[in-house]
Amino acid sequence: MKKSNILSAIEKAGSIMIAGHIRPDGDCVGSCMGTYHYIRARYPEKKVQVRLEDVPDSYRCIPDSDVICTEYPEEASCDLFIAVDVSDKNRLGKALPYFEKAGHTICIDHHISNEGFADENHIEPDASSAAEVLACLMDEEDINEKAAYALYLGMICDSGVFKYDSTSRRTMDTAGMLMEKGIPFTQIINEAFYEKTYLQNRLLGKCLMESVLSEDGTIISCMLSRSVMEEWGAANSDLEGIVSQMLLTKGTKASIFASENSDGSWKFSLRSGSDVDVAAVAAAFGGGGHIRAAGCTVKANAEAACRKMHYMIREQIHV
Ligand SMILES: [Mn+2]
Repeated sequence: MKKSNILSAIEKAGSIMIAGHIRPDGDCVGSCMGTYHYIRARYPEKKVQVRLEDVPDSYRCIPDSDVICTEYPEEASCDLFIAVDVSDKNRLGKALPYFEKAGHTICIDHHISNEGFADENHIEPDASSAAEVLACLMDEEDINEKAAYALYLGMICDSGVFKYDSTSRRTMDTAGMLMEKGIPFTQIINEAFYEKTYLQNRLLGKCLMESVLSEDGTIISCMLSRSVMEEWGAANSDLEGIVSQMLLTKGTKASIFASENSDGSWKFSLRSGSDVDVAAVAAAFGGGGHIRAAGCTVKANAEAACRKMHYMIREQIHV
């Protein structure tokens, strides 16, 4: 889809709704708000709404993030619906009825699995983030500081602060262009990516202290019981990032982190470096994900499941 078609669709629409996927991440929130600020600056007369299920606290720093509607009243509607960072229309969640009713729909995304569910689709599977795709579609002179802030946040979240394989020369050039808009880039990276609450940092420390190295130091694992989580007053969202930090232990090829849910089942998260496909391991337990980041839920015998995962990973390492 051509950039000119996107702009003419925006020009024709009186009201525009922007939405992302369920359980929005940084790229999703940043892409939605980047699009919002771009359209607001370029077409101030348009009615623009952003709808997302909720906004995690770490992305609330995006300018004017309070415009995001987290409610879905039946009467809301739009001429043009823009889906960003959404790989499949069912991932629109509660915004799906507005998509179905909209006069015209556009999807701008970077998921390889996206088959193009909107009237017009612009999908770049090699891009680091939907925010990168959007920034490259926009006219540079119409990207203001607020839009740049949101897009930069989206880019750092989906690229792991420019470290994942998907990071390209274009990613860095685009990020450089956004930096020149005057954004506080150090602060954005800290707030959106690295900052943790005191509780989260202490939990991370506890899990690292109790982690176990095995298979000649190639696998690191830790299991956190419900009773400890309750004692510490920890929620599942406080455990994010622990499994990735474990994998930064020198010599490890895979990390396994398990936490007990309130119903007694266990949530397993797996990460790996270059040699191990953890998606295959998670799939054996009914889960899924990506080659380097996957997860599954285990209903019973979590310790036996953890041993089996060790075995499966060891098999992959010793091919
Ligand atoms: Mn994304």
